[in-house]
Amino acid sequence: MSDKQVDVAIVGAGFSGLYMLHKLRQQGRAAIVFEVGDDVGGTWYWNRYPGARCDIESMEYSYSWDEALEQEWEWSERYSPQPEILDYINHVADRFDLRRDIRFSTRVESCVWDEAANRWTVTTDSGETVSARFVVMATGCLSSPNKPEFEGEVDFEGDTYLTGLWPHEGVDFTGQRVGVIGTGSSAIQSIPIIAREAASLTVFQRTPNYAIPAHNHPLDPDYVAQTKAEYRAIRDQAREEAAGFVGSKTEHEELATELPAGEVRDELEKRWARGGLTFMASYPDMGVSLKANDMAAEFIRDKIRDRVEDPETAELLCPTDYPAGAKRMCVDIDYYETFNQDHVDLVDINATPIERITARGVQTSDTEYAFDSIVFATGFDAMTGTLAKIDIRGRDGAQLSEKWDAGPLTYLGLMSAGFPNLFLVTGPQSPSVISNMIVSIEQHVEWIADCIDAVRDGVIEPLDQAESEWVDHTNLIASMTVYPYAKSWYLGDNIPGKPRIFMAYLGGVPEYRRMCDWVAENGYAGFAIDGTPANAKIDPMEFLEVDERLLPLIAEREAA
Ligand code: NA7
Repeated sequence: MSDKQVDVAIVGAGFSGLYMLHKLRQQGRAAIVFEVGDDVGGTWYWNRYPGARCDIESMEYSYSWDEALEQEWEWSERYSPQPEILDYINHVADRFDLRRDIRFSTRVESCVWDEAANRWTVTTDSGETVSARFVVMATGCLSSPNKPEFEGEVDFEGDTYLTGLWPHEGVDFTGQRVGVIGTGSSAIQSIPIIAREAASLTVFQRTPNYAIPAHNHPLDPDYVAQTKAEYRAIRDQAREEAAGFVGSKTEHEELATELPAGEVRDELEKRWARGGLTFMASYPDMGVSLKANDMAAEFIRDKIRDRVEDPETAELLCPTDYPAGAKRMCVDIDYYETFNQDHVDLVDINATPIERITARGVQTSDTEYAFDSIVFATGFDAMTGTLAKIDIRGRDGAQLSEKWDAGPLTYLGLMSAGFPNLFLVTGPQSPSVISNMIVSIEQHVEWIADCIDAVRDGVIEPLDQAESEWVDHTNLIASMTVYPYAKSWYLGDNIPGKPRIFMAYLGGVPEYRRMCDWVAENGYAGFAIDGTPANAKIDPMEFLEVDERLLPLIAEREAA
């Protein structure tokens, strides 16, 4: 017999879990949240490395579901720093009295479907069990840090840090010799700050990234007042743009490949001056044609060459073998300029691979670098890593991680067949990491809450066929883009042995929302409720406007 009975068990107390709890409470449901950390915040609780901040603008990287909250909260900068986002999340938890239903410092070890009772048994690391009609995995997309093993690590006499699990008390690198392994977003954000304190900083780079300047600044009170006055319209607009933030919809009708190169460059220059992630939303062929994409890529490379004084270092920092935006685009504050400082060095570990960690530091194939501290900025086992750590067993004892052995299988990124009444917030094969996470989280939480309301004491699960068609559709859309041309965590490439499959949905935030709404409005098309399959069936292509001009460009790319 379980210790406690609830309607819904929620795993995770980040942006997703908190809103899910609030929403369910509004419906009068009994819900409990389990959270490994000893406080709220999810990704913003763990990622406290120097320079951590969001790269969606603050005014849009916030909840939209409470007007008073929206009006009263003051963001200080264009891109909020991590401490401010964490303050915001704490404020939300207090304001809506959420903590009383959250079990902190509690890891969910297993979720087992009880076929006879039509309920989940959730077991935690304290041995407590909870029986829940529904489970919501609000476990985040980037919540399992990746710490690659290096030979000899135990020998290192200095300190080591992982960006995704940063010490709460902070780290003072003053006067230290510091090595940073990795050059993704976390490294790009932290390197300029660490360089300010360190006596020397050595960056070990496997793959250079494309980074667009943030042009971060304190928020102008007039801009804030104007935004707040128009908040409803701005939120609506964000939901109607490709990646769920204003400026992510392709601005121009013309194809870059059909315009004079000078005109495209002028447009990119304007976008560079604006800064941030809207850079790539210029022309419709940027994400599809390698030729168009290379105009943007070459533009960024030229900017890197301008910003970095030493030509050899500049060339090393220039990505050359994958399209711009195909790995997660980074947004930087003084990243490239940091390499102009005498005490900052870049090591290309393709030319001189890391052989081992030694007592003194890092040994590459030609040099031993001595450090007081080594920072691993080595990313995450994205999208599936955290789910795989929980023993999730659905019908007939089937394990979710085994079912996903060759890659995640979901219907709409919301549920997986054979795992009834178990929802994923921003799960694989939904827009998730390709979008403003808050917009996608809100959409999923609201959809799930409505679904639970519709199902009540019943059981909902996706049909196998609907799921396999959705996975095929997701793969088809990804294959039309340049994303598969890079080795990225979107495809699981950063984790040895992980199957290569594109793990987000690229059909667009508004289109995807319309699909989910249509599914719900049509008797939960593609699902069975209490064993009865819905009559309707979705054709996702009917929701997408395919630009016919792009098809020959895709064919040309594939042929080359
Ligand atoms: P990322 O973007 O996955 O970056 C991790 C970095 O670590 C990247 O440069 C990797 O090189 C490098 N890496 C990973 N494993 C190794 C090994 N074994 N040896 C050397 N270098 C390695 O993670 P971040 O935390 O920076 O950013 C994650 C997301 O958070 C970001 O996209 C935003 O959405 C927020 P690689 O590129 O794989 O060659």
